[in-house]
Amino acid sequence: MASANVGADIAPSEAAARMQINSRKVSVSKERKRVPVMGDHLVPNSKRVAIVGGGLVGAMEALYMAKRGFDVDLYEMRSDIRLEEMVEGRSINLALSTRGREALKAVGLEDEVVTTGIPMFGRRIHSLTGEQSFIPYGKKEQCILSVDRRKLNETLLTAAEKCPNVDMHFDHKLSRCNIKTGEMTYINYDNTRETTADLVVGCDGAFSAVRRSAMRSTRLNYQQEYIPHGYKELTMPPKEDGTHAMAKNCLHIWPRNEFMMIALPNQDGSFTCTMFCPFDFFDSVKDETTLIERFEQFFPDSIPLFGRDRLVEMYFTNPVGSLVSVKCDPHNVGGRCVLLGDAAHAMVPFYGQGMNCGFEDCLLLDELLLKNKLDFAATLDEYNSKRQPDAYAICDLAMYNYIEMRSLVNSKSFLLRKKVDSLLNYLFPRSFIPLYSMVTFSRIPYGEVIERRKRQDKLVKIGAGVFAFTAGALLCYGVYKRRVAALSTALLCNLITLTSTPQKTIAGYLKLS
Ligand code: FAD
Ligand code: EGU
Repeated sequence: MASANVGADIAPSEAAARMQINSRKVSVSKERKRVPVMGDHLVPNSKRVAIVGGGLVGAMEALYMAKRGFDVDLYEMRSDIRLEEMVEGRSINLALSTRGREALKAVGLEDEVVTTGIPMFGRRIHSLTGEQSFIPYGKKEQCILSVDRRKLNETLLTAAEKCPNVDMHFDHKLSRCNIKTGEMTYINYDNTRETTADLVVGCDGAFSAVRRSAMRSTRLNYQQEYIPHGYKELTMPPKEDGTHAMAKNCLHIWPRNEFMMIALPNQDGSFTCTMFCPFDFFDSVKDETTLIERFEQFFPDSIPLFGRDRLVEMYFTNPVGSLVSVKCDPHNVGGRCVLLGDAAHAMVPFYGQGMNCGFEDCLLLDELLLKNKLDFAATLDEYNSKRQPDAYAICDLAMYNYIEMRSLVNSKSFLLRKKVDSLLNYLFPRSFIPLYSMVTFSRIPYGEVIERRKRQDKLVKIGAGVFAFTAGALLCYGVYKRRVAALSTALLCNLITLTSTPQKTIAGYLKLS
């Protein structure tokens, strides 16, 4: 089959007619009316955009491009998830926060998604002895949302499909792509299909085929790292009356250094728990007795909530996933190709930012398209120079949080740190914003977040220095005048607890300079 040689100069309807790829839906017969929403740039245009990957970011990007009036084709290697059966007790959720919500808002989907999500107003820390403590994320109404991954993906696909200028092609796996000309080859069952586009947007995840092609024909740098931890998802069923087995509106955490578990609530009363453990651990647990022994050792309070037998059954059925961090530079190839989401920056999940960052990519790209009057070359260059450093920054932040979580964090130190963070924020609300807060509840570029964090650390150090000096002076004076000795000793003790914690935090978070 010959490639469809459709350029920008050809009328859109003709472009559609000449499209060589027809998937389940007959794209030729569909009249492509242009109804750009999102205001500002209302000029209809016949440029063709191919989105590779119909995951969270690909579906979102299709919507953005459609709303700018482009002729959009979305290619996804899997079949349409909306037509697949729901498997009971296998809902996987994600934490949606400010960056992701802002991107959803711009395409008019924020309310729909927010109403189906469950707000989490803070973390609930489970200690080894089963005690729980709650640490809010911020002021009363500040929260992140637990959303169903599949439902979110379906919402985005359905919204994109409603646009008259979008065509979806499921069961299309990109096998080859000429980044310079926009020619692509897809495998559709036993057939090979060729097509072209003016712009190829790679949203095909951490093992991106678009990126692989781009690396071959341009000087694209690439870096990948697997961490020694894997993850396993376990579902905690609702109580008999259908309500949640633990506090509903919280992100539950069992921090145990090398072993960690996190749980997010689902609409149906269940929780999806994710264990993060070294692969060695997963490999070493081969039978029921060992499993229960390990759970009694690390997550004892969770056993009755899972139900012993259910736990065993799920543990030995569900797979262990691996965690990879990927950076690449640049994110674009001229004005023809750009990588978004995990394809550009896969990160370890220890900040809950992968999807949020991918959604923010779409939002930023759209802002720049508008600014550059829909000129691809100018837009992609500006996009890359702005976004690539921030993508590196969040990959680093996530990796440092991983290192910190596994090396020093048990439930006591986790609690203490969060308390010190909020105390400092209370004392200096303008100059000290906790790191998680800048990442999760703001749109401060990730690179700037790191810069601000360094400045804050300096302030803390200076503060601690002044405090130490004062306490020391008091101590000397106290030795001289016995009477104040007790007071100054107390002060020194305080100093030690106050400074030792943030100092460790600093070292752990950011040795980035
Ligand atoms: P993907 O979701 O990987 O989608 C890529 C799509 O491309 C897939 O549909 C795939 O089938 C398709 N594809 C691949 N290759 C081809 C090809 N050759 N041709 C055609 N199609 C192709 N993020 C958060 O924001 N919050 C969280 O709480 C959170 N928790 C997480 C927990 C875990 C355990 C993990 C592993 C990740 C978590 N993330 C979280 C990260 C989040 O899952 C990802 O960042 C997000 O899914 C990236 O979306 P994407 O669309 O870029 O990639
Ligand atoms: C990991 C897996 C708690 C969902 C980091 C916090 C995560 C999520 C935290 C997963 C933690 C860790 C933050 C949020 C969030 C916390 C955060 C991590 C959602 C520093 C579905 N992390 N995650 N930090 O503060 O900023 O609550 O799988 F355990 S949401 Cl590791 Cl805010």
